[in-house]
Amino acid sequence: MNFADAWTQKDTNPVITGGSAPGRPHELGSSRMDQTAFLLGFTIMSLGSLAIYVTGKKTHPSGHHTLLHASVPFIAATAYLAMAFGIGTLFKLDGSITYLARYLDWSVTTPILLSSLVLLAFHERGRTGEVGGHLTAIIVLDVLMIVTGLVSSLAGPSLAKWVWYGWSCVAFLGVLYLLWGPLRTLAMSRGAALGAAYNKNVAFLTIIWFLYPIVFLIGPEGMKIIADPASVWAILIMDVVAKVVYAFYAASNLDKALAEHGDERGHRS
Ligand code: RET
Repeated sequence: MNFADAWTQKDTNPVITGGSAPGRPHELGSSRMDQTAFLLGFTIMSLGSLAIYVTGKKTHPSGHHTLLHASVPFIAATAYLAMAFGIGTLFKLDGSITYLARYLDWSVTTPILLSSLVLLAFHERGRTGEVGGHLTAIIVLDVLMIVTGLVSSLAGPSLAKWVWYGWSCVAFLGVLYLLWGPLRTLAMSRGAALGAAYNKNVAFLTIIWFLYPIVFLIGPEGMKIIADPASVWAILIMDVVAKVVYAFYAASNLDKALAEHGDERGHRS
């Protein structure tokens, strides 16, 4: 008996499996390997959140970045816990699985990660309307990317699936355009130190984010080249890098930049 079987009434609760296919989860592809990945994800994300908060700066002007980055793995830990219990796990007619908790996690955590970058680009400056406008635009595109990705995952193998996948990629390109275009220009105008920190963070984020549509494409939700456990483990590793490793990397770049930025300002005055 696996963890989900032991803790949920899978056979009597249609919400848990989505009710779209008969049978028990391990007959349909969700395995003991998945349970291990989900529990490991819960553990790494909760400890990661605590470590980011404890080691992060608490005071102005970087305290808010610590709070944003610590909240991201806390949300992910919650999603991994839900997945370990089989909550929001949809078994579809083609035998593939959609983890709703994963998409819910991403629709909240990716806007937080982007907000931290937008706030870095505007560091200590920017008119309310300007900051608000950029935040709204990038969050709208990002949430649309996740929601249309979910629609693509839920669609059975069909042209519609690929149209939704393509539209999600268009929204992703919109996010990347804002990050590498107008926001990068703004960050560079804040001085060499802050500009360099922004560049490093945005490069790291872009590389790791690019892997998500690739894993979706080759995974069970897409072309089914790799099986469910392989995609669950790949996404676990990517999530840890995109949320926990990135938080430490971004904080160290910001701290270095703030120290130099102070010097730059000192020189100017
Ligand atoms: C999907 C599928 C459809 C096409 C695209 C996608 C992009 C997903 C991304 C997710 C990033 C998640 C992160 C989570 C960790 O905090 C929805 C997979 C473009 C970029 C960084």
